[in-house]
Amino acid sequence: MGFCKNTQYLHVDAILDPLGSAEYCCGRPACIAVFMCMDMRPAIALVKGLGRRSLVDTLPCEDLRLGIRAADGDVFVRSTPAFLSALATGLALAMTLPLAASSQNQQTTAPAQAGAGPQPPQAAAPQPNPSFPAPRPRPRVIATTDGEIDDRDSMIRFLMYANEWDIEGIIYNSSRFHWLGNTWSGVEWIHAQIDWYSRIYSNLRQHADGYPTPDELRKKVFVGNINNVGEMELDTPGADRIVQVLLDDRPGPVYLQAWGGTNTIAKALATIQKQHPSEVERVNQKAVIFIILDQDDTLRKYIEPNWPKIQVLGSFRQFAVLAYGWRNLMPAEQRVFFERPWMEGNITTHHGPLAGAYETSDGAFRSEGDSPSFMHQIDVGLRSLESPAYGGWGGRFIQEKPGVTNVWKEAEDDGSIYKPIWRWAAEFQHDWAARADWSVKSYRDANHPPVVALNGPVDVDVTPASTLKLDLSASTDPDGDQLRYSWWQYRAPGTFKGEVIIRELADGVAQVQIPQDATPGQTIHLIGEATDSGKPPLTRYTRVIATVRAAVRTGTTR
Ligand SMILES: [Ca+2]
Ligand SMILES: [Ca+2]
Repeated sequence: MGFCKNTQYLHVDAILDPLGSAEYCCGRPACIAVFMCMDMRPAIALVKGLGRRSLVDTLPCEDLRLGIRAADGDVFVRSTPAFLSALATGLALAMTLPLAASSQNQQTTAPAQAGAGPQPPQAAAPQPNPSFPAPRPRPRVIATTDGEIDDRDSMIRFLMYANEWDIEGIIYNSSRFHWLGNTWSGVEWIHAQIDWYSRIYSNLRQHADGYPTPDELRKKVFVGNINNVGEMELDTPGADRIVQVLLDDRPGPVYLQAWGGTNTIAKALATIQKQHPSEVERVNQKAVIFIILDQDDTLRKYIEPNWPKIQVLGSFRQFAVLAYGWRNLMPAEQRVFFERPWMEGNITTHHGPLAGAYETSDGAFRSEGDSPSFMHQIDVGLRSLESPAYGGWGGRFIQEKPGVTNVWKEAEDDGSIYKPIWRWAAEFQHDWAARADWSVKSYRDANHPPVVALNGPVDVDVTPASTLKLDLSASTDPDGDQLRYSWWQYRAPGTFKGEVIIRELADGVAQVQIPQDATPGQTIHLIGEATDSGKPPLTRYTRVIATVRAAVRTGTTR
């Protein structure tokens, strides 16, 4: 069952591999390691560390956990003092851990071979813990960009969030606005930004694990199809890179972000269609194309007719709320986070060379029309990666044509095509401000987001006229900040369109009255927010999706 069925032992020899991918981040500096079985090869990644030595030295052992992730389930064990001391002294390098990985919740057992290596870990039982969210694979992302001024601004934000994904490619690409020889910004500007990133990298990594090294990033930069609008004939390093990632043995999702045209993506797909036809189905399952505007005709003329099953999310209009016309498209309450005083106070001055390179409009936010294509994949607890219809920082989507389940366009919230993005603006701008702080400040002097812990499942069954109890009281903050909670109904993505009554009690506990007229099969989306008392205030979420059932009561209803 799963990848790991024949894996008896996990070798900890990858622990010092600086390129080890952190597939999981629990959001707490106390969580140190995740073991992964992938393609039959064990791997290990440190998570959320402050440097592996200092972490082990300075945090109490009882707060340290070791996560073992099998392909078919997650098994968590508390790390043992023996393991920790081995880790602290570097001896863990040679240590072998047994993994009973054939099924979920199976207990780990004591090591079978202890003689050859140093002190082995002791047996430990799984420790289900609601504050330790189940790991999910990090999205793999490839950005394709036409280098417009607003792409360059988006890239600054993108690099500050570089720890959130496995960045597999950053690719120069044309669009109907820009191509080689036509208002073209060249093929050096991404490297220039990575140079600025290199000057803040050592600071950023004090705040979160998973930031790629500048050299790792440089190796991911490729030139794609730039010679003309919609050019998809040439074999280019950028298109080849996309082919390579889509055909590799690692699982998806791979988000293919089109910040310009879709032509380099189209060229890659055409290569796969022609040279690897047997891989088409796998690529359909692996790739998700996120398009900002239709910036050439390769989506409609090539991708749609030839790849009718591939996932396509199109932000054809919604992105505009973060583009040049933002002032006219968002309410005054949100605009304040984009005006000159806010930008200068939080981002563009005194926040290091990368933020300082932001190309403003007289000091104010200029345009980041392409940012929704990656903000969608920042996992803040809104579960936006589970369905485009749920909505998150990158906006919300509906199926473009009824019955066609893989092609999406932007959705409206309360009659506004822009609200699915601006409704989160205060929170994602504050979050960005914290990243700007991370660029220059110490861990102690900067803020870090809360870790939301829902006591109970995120998917529950409810019956009409019942009460659903929701509980975030186990949530924590890595800085020890106070947390302020809020529960609200996100009506747009739910299929029950009426209003539910939410009674908020202390400490993030709420009681939701399920209406009498809710009918079986309908869904109610309930967003739980925790906002910390740090500066800037940071918010993380959970989303409980309640599905109305007829008679049998399950889940946490009563
Ligand atoms: Ca662009
Ligand atoms: Ca905090």
